[in-house]
Amino acid sequence: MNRAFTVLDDRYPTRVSDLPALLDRADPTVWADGRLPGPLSADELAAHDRDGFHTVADLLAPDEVRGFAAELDRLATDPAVLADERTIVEKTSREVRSIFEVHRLSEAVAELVADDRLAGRARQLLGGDVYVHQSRINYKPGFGGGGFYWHSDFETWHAEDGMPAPRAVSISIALTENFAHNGCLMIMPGSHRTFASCVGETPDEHYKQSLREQQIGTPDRRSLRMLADRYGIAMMTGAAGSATVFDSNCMHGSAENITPYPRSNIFVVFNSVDNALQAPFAAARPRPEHVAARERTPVVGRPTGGVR
Ligand code: 6CS
Ligand code: FE
Repeated sequence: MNRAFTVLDDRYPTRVSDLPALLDRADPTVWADGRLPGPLSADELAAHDRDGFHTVADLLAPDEVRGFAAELDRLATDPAVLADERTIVEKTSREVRSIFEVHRLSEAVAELVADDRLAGRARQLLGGDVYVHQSRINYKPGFGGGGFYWHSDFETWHAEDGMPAPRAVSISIALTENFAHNGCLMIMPGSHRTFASCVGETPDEHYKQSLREQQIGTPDRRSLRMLADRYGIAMMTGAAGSATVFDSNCMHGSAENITPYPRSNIFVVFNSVDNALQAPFAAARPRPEHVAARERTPVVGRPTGGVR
């Protein structure tokens, strides 16, 4: 890896120095001044801009939740899916942890992604056409489903995928109830305005390890303490069918789930078509297409109601 020269013009340097740093975000969160039409109200746009996320109480109707839960079960027990490189299993138990590119594996998920409730929100926030950078199902079984240590998604996407700017947004739709105790998503509200530059070099094929347990691209403890003191920690609890829409640079994580109550969600990342991936900023090779799409076909809109 030799990106020594790019560091000078990279506004989000990471994994290139021995010293961690907290840098101010150089880009907007809500693009095009929030003038694009879409499902978000002015209040939701303002909340998203301020906190880096907003929640939608009932993004899916109860019958849709049931339909997608059955679809998830079908995928997680399909031998062809289990044998596929898109399926990631837990480090210790071999239970399914994530299935990637789920919008290509499931027609129902593909339709949901294009629905105005998802793609429409993403277009409004990112100021124009979007494509799917990554989609996945996350399963967190009860009795010990593993957590995700603190990280900013954008840090990984910048370092390992070559995403130039934090002009991407993630939508996580709960298919089971998220309690405070079963490993819900935790976000530091407002942390999207600070880029936590991390130390350490990206090992070859890092994703094979990091998608189970991320160690590189996680901030040092002093930075995390400063961020938590500055911004606090919010817990994304909510019923099945609720969603969290969050900026790519939010500092977030989740704890292990030792309760008997499993947790699963559909997770879709939209990137602006104007934020095309380049060569990775801090990795020898880009990650595979099913983890970080390089093909930028814009999502074609679908009015809500077309799903199922
Ligand atoms: O690798 C990714 O794209 C996502 N997964 C992990 C564990 N960290 C960064 C990002 O959220
Ligand atoms: Fe993440």
